[in-house]
Amino acid sequence: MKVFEALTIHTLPARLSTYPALQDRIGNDGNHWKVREVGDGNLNLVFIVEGDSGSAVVKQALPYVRLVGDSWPLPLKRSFFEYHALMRQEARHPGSTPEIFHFDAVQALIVMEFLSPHIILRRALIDGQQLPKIANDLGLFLARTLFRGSDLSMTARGRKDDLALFADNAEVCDITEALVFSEPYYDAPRNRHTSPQLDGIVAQIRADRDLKVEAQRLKHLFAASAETMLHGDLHSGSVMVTPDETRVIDPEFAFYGPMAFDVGMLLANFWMAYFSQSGHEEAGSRETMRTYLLGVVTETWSVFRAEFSRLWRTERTGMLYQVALFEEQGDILGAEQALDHVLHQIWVDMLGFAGVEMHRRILGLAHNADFETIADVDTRAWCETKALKLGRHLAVNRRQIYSIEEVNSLAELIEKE
Ligand code: SR1
Ligand code: MG
Repeated sequence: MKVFEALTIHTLPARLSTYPALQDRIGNDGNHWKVREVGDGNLNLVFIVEGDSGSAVVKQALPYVRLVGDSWPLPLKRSFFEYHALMRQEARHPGSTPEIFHFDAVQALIVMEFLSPHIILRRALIDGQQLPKIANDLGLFLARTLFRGSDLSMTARGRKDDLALFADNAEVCDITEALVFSEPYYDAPRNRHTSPQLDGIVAQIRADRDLKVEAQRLKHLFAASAETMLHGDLHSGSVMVTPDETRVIDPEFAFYGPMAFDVGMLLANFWMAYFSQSGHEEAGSRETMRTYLLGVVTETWSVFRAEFSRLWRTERTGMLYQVALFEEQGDILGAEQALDHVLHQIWVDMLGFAGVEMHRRILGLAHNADFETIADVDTRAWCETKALKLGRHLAVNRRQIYSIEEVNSLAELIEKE
């Protein structure tokens, strides 16, 4: 088919049964395929296809934002960037993404491994499940993909080619630029917050000059600091888990941006999971879950830091901080001094990105289920208020915060208020 056409559960078998990739994985006879549409995200169609000899996921972009409808067009090419990002992430951190079976640019669809019995990490955390491996796996994912996609590792030519390639993913960057960094801080038409109980703190946030300036400084960094290929949307809904395995999905927001962005988004989602726990205590106290989540934050950051440092010491093959300037001159401390500068900058920026991510998930267009599934409106508003407070503190005071334990202690203080 030469032109894009959105799939349905009814048209998918006839349309895709000629794809060798699907025949190999699922079986030749499309009539025997069982198809379900399971997409619950903001943008795309997602089908699970099961046949006589296996299964696959078919993810198809739509030419508009699914959450809003066709009044908000969005180019199909994001599927192309998702495919290229997945290939690069898999090369930089093997085993961290679903296997890709086929990509069709015209139909904006990716056929990939159906991860089973994996579930979405956000769902697991809402249900109170403690996944023992996520912090280590995600810390490694962050360090390896961010380091190996940058001028610390790639050839200058290779990185510039990728920078040019991903620069065309501009429309999804527009979404982040508007939804994360600007709209939560004024009365934008797409904003919503779930209860009037938040009106007071929302008014405070929108009148907070220091916070608005910091949000714009972070936006400036996001837009202008093309350091590495980011996942671009690394929240807990972009991770699939079992107790033994962690896979990262959905990098359609991939582009070249600041190292700290993915780290901050992910940690923000752990802190939001932390503050939402008291809204999910129907079956008993979530105190151990809270302790677990703060442990995940600490371990993710420390694994990220350790692995980034290891790569710095063993794989610094790019044009930045060349080994010829330091180690080859016997100046090991020089290389360590430079590493400290780079890690410190990531730390400070990461806190800021985490702060604004917490705000936009409560005040902007795209909310998260951690809070949205809390039935009692007062409890929900109280959970959200705590996250808004931590977010404000991180965004504004990030240069005066020195350790992840300090942030977690602050989260505990706010939780007990
Ligand atoms: C209009 S898209 C809203 C959000 O969904 C995606 O997952 C991104 O997080 C985006 O900001
Ligand atoms: Mg997504």
